[in-house]
Amino acid sequence: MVHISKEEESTVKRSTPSVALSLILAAGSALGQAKEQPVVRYDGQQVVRVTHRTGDELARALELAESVWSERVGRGPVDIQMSADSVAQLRAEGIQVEVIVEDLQADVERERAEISAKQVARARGGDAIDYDNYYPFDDHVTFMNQLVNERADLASISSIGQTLQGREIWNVNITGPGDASSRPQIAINSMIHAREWITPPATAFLMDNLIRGYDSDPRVRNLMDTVDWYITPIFNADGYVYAWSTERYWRKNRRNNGGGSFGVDLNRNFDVDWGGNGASNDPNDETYHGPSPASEPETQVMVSFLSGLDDLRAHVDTHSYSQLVLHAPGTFAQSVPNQSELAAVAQSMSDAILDTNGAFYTPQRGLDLYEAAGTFADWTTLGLGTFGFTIEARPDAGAGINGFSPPASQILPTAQEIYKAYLVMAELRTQPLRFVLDSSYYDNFEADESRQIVFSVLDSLNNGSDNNVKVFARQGDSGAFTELAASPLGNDMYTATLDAGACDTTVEFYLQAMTSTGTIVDWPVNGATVPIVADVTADMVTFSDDGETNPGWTVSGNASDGQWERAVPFGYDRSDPDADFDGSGQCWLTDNGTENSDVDGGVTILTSPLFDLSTGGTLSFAYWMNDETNTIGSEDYFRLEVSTDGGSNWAVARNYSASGNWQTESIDVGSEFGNTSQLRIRFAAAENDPGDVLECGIDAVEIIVPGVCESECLADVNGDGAVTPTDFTAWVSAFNAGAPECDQNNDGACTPTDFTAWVSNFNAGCQ
Ligand code: 0X9
Ligand code: ZN
Repeated sequence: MVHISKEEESTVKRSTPSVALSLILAAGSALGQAKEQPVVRYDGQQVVRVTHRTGDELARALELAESVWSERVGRGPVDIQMSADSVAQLRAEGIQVEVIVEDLQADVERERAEISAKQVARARGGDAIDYDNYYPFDDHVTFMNQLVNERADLASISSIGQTLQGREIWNVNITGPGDASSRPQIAINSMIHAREWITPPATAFLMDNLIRGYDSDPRVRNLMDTVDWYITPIFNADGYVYAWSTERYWRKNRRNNGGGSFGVDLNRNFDVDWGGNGASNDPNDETYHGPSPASEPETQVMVSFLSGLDDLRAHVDTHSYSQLVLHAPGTFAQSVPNQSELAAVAQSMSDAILDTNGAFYTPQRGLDLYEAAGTFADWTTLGLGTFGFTIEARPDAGAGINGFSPPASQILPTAQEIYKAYLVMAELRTQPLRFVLDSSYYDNFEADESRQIVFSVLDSLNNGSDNNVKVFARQGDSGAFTELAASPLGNDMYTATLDAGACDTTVEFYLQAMTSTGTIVDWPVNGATVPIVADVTADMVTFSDDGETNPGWTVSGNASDGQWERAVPFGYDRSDPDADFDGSGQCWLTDNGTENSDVDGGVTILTSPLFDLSTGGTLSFAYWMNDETNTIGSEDYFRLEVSTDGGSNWAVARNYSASGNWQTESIDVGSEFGNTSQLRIRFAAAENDPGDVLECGIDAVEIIVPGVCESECLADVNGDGAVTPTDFTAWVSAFNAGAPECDQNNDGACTPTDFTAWVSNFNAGCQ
């Protein structure tokens, strides 16, 4: 079937790139590694999309293939890596071929140059990885350790065993404090296929958000206090290291099969219909299943590790590409007892992904894609009896780009959406009821604010409907919670009203419902002891721009076209977004039109009015960009610049590269730039090559400055702003009337002791 042709392994050994590489790595320089070019070259290789009309045409294309890249072998077009000569041959035979990657070697070099350039530009010292670039094995391992060291109370790292070449297979265990032994388990991994570089960021993002979200995100806290997470970011460590050092589009592990052939496909090596359809017994093939079930050390390590978990509820094996959520059966030989339950969870995962950034991942059975025997997720489903899923990340198979080397701007949105799928899967498989509450409901309150919250209570374990839905709330961080009426809105939605008290206090609450079997569930799970906390502050919105008017921005720059303007986005596919961010209608756009309306020939700059943030504050906004030609770098950029001297000097604060969706940014100005009364910001979009396409948008710009809570002046009973003896008369009337101002000692009651309290408040005076 499919052969992968390589330079001979001996060539690789002679040039010993991996030795040089490991020395560089030992010196701790990821930069050095990024600069290395992989040894195996792809000169004369292309990636093409073959639209075959018959089985014979498909067979012929596969015969000439170096490597099959596509998910969809068998139905519809197939992406295949082959030599330009073979492409010409197919064309000559009348087979329809469309070139996706003209020059694969050039792609490899471009990708590596971009990775290096970003590494150089990046101020290191913080996290070992970010979601704006691809990072090698060692950086991912460093990041795992950083997270664990940050919160040893929530996470630990251990090696679950070694790869064939003796590398550790690291697993990060994440769970809330306390005894986790009776918590159900979830297992997630990425990087089983060495060339699927967008997958480690997805598991990194999961670890990052679980560990760093525990204190502030009730959804995360609930999922950590009730679930024991096991995350293996780099399963095929040998393959990943090899793909960085030597052969960018390597897939398998690094088994020496003899006869010059290397690698077993770990995703065909599991003991579930092992050796069945869609797995190859040819060691040269990309889908070689190995000599026997679980022949590979990596497979064995995973099998014994997961078999040791006593209550594994679900598993995801994260791959790329094609945007899919797959579940068993993966071959016609398998029979799956819980088919409809698997399908329902996959559907919810796909919905959660779609909700995040608008990308659609098709939920389906593996065999509906193509048969593949011995896959990891089929084994967790059928061998372990849990719910196993294979997620295939971005890009979409039809995107017409190199699917294993998507632009780095795809990393963040991919990680964000897959993270949501992991969470939903965990909730559906572990929570008796699923509570959904938008985080905006527990943003800061104003003093005395009443806020109506809306939330959903959904069944997850299929144990009937929810009832007895309640909200428990209190003002401040101690004392009893009061039960609030939660009114049903239909469709499993409920509403309640939270009332804030005085400035500088908190509003604290948790949700509750009862399952059909009578179990009462709090959300978050320890809500009565660790509730959701919202601050009551005097913070003030001092600047707010929804794009409907111009509150003082100026437009400048030397771009010949595409200057900033306010408009309702046109939504033309190569230029502007479909809609503004905040729903008001208009936003700021770099020109808005159907024709070639992008930024051209220079920079367009949108400069703010002067802001006084002498006591600090938060700047937030939404941005959108389309860098269609993927040319973000030194000559094309979209960035936020900041001046703390009213606009004389500017510093680059953010360089953006995420494409195609509105993203939000929130910056604590004081801690990042220092408190200043002379703050200006500007958004600069530059495009210097006429062939490039860059479009940008800005919306919902807001500045919130911390207000100082007015100290309550209790002794000023008549509220005239001064503490005078007339307040004594006022206190007596308040006492006689039982009015709230009577309560001078803050005990919630009006009693004669409040007289003594008034006297001491009077003597203390008020500022
Ligand atoms: O073929 C695989 O191993 C997976 N795709 S990938 O391109 N990432 O290698 C998908 C396996 C899904 N299972 C079935 N199709 N049965
Ligand atoms: Zn894969």
